Amino acid sequence: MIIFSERINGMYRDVRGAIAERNKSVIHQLAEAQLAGGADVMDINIGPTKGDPVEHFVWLAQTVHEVTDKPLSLDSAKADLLVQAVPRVKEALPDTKLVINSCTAAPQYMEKLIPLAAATGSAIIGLTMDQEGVPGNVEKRIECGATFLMTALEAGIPIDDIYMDTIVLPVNAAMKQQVHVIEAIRQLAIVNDPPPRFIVGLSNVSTKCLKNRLLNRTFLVMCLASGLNAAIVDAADRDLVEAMITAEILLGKQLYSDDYIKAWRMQKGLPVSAEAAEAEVV
Ligand code: THG
Repeated sequence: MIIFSERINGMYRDVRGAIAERNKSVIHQLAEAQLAGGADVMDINIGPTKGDPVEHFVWLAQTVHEVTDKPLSLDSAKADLLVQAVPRVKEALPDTKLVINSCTAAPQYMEKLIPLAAATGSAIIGLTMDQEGVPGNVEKRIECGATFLMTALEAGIPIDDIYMDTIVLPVNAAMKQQVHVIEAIRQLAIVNDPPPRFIVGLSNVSTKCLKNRLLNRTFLVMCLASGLNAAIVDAADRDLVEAMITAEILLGKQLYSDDYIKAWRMQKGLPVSAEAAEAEVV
């Protein structure tokens, strides 16, 4: 499971303020907490911060890079912004792997972003939607996914650098769509050999819901069972990460041992937490 950290996002007030004031320590602390929770890729999104968005992206990327060498996922729904920001970040951080997050299957997105991924050696996340928006059925999601995958492969992007995002919507507004997300992953994994990676923006499912952490971790486990292998999550949510590790054990993707959570942390080179040490004594 590849854990993308969702927390460095200007949608959060503290991050938005830190970008506006160029306050590095706020970003460093948030990034450290995500890394301590097991984040593998740092997703960065400037959100609705005022000012020059390209400069914000470069600053945020450099600031996160000051605490980690891990890949950076540049997150924006605006293709034109990514077209400007990705080369600037690559120039500033030539040894850092980038992920372009994200590209729809609409021609005007793919034409710009897929060649950019190829030229900068970046991975890319393809959304299973096109110019008509998020599909209301599974078939159209699969069609969009297949179109994106074919176009990316033809441009020479390696399969391991291609992520498919079957698009999670809030359960309070789009109740029937969660099943479509799961079914689209399952079917896209079957028809493509070797398959691309599958990712979701997990917290979308619970936006403006009361039991958001419970919804997030329950839906993550359901998606994992249908073939999800990456997710944009709050890696500092320990219950979520532990549910994820437990699901991987039950799916036979990790070797069981009595202290499998500690084993997972050690395998990733993370310090085993004080809480885990306490639990061992009991
Ligand atoms: N797919 C891809 N990228 C994405 C998403 C996706 N990037 C952005 C987003 N979706 C994933 N990241 C978040 C980050 C935060 C929330 C949801 C998704 C979120 N936050 C709380 C809220 O809005 O209620 C808390 C906000 C706050 O405390 O201020 O929901 O789907 N490829």
